[in-house]
Amino acid sequence: MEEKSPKIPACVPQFTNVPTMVILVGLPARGKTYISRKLTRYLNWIGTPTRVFNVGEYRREAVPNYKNYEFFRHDNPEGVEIRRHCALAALKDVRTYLSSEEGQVFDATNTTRERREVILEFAKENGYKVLFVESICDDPTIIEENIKQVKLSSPDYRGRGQDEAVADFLQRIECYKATYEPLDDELDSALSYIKIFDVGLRYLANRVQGHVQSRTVYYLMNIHVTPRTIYLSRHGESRLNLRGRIGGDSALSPRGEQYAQALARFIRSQEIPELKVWTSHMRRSIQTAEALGVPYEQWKALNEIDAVSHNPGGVCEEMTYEEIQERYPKELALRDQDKYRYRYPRGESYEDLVQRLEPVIMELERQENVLVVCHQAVMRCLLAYFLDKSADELPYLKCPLHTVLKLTPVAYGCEVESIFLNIEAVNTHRARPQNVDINRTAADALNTVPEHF
Ligand code: BKS
Ligand code: F6P
Repeated sequence: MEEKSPKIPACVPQFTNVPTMVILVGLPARGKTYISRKLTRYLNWIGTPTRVFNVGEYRREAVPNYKNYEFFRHDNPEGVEIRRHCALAALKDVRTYLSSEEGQVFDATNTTRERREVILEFAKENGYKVLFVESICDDPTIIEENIKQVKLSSPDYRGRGQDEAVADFLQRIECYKATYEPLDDELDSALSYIKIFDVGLRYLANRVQGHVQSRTVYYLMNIHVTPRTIYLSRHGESRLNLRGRIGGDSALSPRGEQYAQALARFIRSQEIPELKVWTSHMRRSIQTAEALGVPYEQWKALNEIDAVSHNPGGVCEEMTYEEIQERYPKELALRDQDKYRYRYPRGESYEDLVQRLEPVIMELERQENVLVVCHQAVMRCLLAYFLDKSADELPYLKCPLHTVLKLTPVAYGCEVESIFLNIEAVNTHRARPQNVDINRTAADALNTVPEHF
């Protein structure tokens, strides 16, 4: 009988949902960190736990006092050894992460076939899938822009002049070029990979396997780096907002109409070329956009969270939080306990909302300047994507009425400016309650005393 290696359980390759390691490949300043962080933010937002392991950070910890590019020369044995060691340390941490979190992971330059072999061997031993993402770009203008935007602020170049730092970084790229072996049509034909040419002008996808990998490839085919601005706003104050009632499909209050006018003035003052305006299918959102006097598109996917409930005796839509507390205290307590996952009976949860909004996010990635006129829960979901907020924080993000959030992509993230347009409105934010005790509340509802009292 044949001995099976104890390290490789025979069953592992049969599973479909094994974690994928996404491995970036490419010379320095090709947007690998950008792609890693952005993709991670997207996968986390859609509910696939993901973490970035950046080998550069391990190296900076190992070599805190970087002198110059000589460290990266391929014929500097000490440097080569330190970098190999850092890559292995990162892989060990990947294993620890993947053994507790059932997720996907990323990495760094991986420009040699030898380094990729080490990763493939590691993945095989642990039963992970691997997707290589290679970024190929030789446009000197783009590379220089990358260096200026994200490399000069690195701790490696603390206290050095810009020209000196740029020159050193260009030398660093040359060091990698000496040993760079791009993914090869023939030699690597058995691997899963996507090659991205010229910042997404052209793609080559090879043996893409499974759901997470195809979502990843689809996402990478939709992003761009053209500077642009996204404006997020809720509709103007509605008649139901004024009465503290959630949901429904009411028109704007008089102050809500004033906000629509103020928003129109604000947007005109921004002088944004080719601004697209998106609304939901709800009256309050459409009425707000109408005041702009420009064409707009309606998305059903942008409709507010559906709080409908067919509990005997009523619906949560058009109720106040106090009425819900009185009629369905258990429902409210359940929601307070896990607001992200709580689903209104026959209605929706924030988690559902994120799934519904995924096509909106994908289209936002494809577009340039856009104003989205939406709703409190919807705006929280969109904002969480752009600001990389966790599922726990998401349902409590502050998105007040009559306030525009202006989002501008910078380096690896998004800058956010909050602009209150000076029209008063009711506060619709319900703070995270302290000490949520589901048993206590349920007992209160039944008018009984909990056993331990
Ligand atoms: C700051 N960046 O291909 Cl699908 C400035 N730089 C530029 N070459 C970048 C990142 C941070 C982003 C990309 C890229 C780049 C040089 C590049 C990029 C690559 C692939 C895709 C989208 C963007
Ligand atoms: O109160 C306005 C509103 O948009 C409601 O229509 C919606 O149910 C609610 O906000 C969502 O906010 P929360 O999830 O905090 O209840």
